[in-house]
Amino acid sequence: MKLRAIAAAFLGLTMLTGTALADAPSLGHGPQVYSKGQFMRLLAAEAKVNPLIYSGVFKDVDAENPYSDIAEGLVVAGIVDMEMAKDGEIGLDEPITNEEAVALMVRALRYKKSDMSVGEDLKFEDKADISPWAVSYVEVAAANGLVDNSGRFEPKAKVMGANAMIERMDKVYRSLPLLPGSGLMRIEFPVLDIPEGVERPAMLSEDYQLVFDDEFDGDTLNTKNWGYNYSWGHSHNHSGWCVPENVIVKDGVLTMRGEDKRHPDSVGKQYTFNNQKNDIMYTSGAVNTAGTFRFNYGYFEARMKMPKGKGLWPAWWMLKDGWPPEIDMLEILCSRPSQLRVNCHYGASWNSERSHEQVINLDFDSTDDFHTYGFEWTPKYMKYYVDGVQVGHALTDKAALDQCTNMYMLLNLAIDGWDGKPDSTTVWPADFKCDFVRVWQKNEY
Ligand SMILES: [Ca+2]
Repeated sequence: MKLRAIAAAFLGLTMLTGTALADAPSLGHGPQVYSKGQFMRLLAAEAKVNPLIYSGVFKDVDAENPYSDIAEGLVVAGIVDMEMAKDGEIGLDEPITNEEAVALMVRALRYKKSDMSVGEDLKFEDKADISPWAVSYVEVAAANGLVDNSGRFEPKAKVMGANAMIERMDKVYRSLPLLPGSGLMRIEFPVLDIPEGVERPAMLSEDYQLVFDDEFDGDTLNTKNWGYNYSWGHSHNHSGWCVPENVIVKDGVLTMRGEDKRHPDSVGKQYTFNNQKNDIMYTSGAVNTAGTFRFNYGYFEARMKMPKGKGLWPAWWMLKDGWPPEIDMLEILCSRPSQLRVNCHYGASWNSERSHEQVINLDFDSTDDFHTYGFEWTPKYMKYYVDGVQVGHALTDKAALDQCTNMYMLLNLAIDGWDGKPDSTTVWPADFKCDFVRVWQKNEY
């Protein structure tokens, strides 16, 4: 929240008339004044952020602007914040200042790199001139060698030596380790021995290794793998209030139990679905790996059985912090138990979201028996499987694939919402059952 608030202030600053950087020791030199658009292009090339088809997110930029696709890519990557645009205007054609450029560089480094040093105290003679929103970025830039922490910084001056700045950023970039999932792909977690009874999916090549495995043995949820509820709390876009008591591990199966019973803690709480607010009338269960496992690619497999009747909406899916993106590996509306829904939501912001929904007809009723649902995710595609056979079509949209990084898993039973109100067909308690969840990863794609 703090970062967003700081960012909100930043590209909205009135541009001050720049003073020459001739005696600014900390930054590069060059004759050209750079616009924000031009600087973003250099930055995107360095951070390996792909341009994306412009979705019209800024009021003052149309698709004809030569930097519109670069700006879109940087927004989707989280380097340019939507809130950086003052009143929706980003000013791609205005000159960029030193403090703006430094903030963008720090955000670009954070996009792919880990282990950046925290900020250090600034020693610039003119440090008092740095805008409050920019101070923390300049401190991080100083601590990581992006700027020399001495002499004058000239925070409000127009950037004159953008290429030199980017060259310097390149040196820093190369000196830091990659975040998992960026650059060369690799197995992210300790490789597990394959337990007895666990079978390697037949379509997976030998270089896929088991990195996450929960068979739901024992009688409690393994909290090294999962957290209870949603990562943000007990409710989402449906009428169930999720609590740990309704997450049951028994006989080798995880059950998320929906009950036709209002939880006392949900009285007075509401959920929103399709812009409609409604009371939360049921009790249910959810688990997530937000605090335990974040994934970049792999083969995900879960053997599950859906509960019976209308108004039940079990889901196995992935999120990262902020929305979009979202990957829906399985959603079933239990009033239509022979339809599997899969999806990928992506885009620059919630109000310019795009998606790839597929409705896949199954040749069985998913509420009758356990079946194995699979999701294969590589840098090039996402594919869906049922009982080891690919179903639907592969998703190959580069914009969607690029945006999905560091995703965590969720399993939950939603009630009401997308499948409407429970009725006389609904079987209570409504048990969404999962026999296992396994993730396999490989090093090279
Ligand atoms: Ca099991």
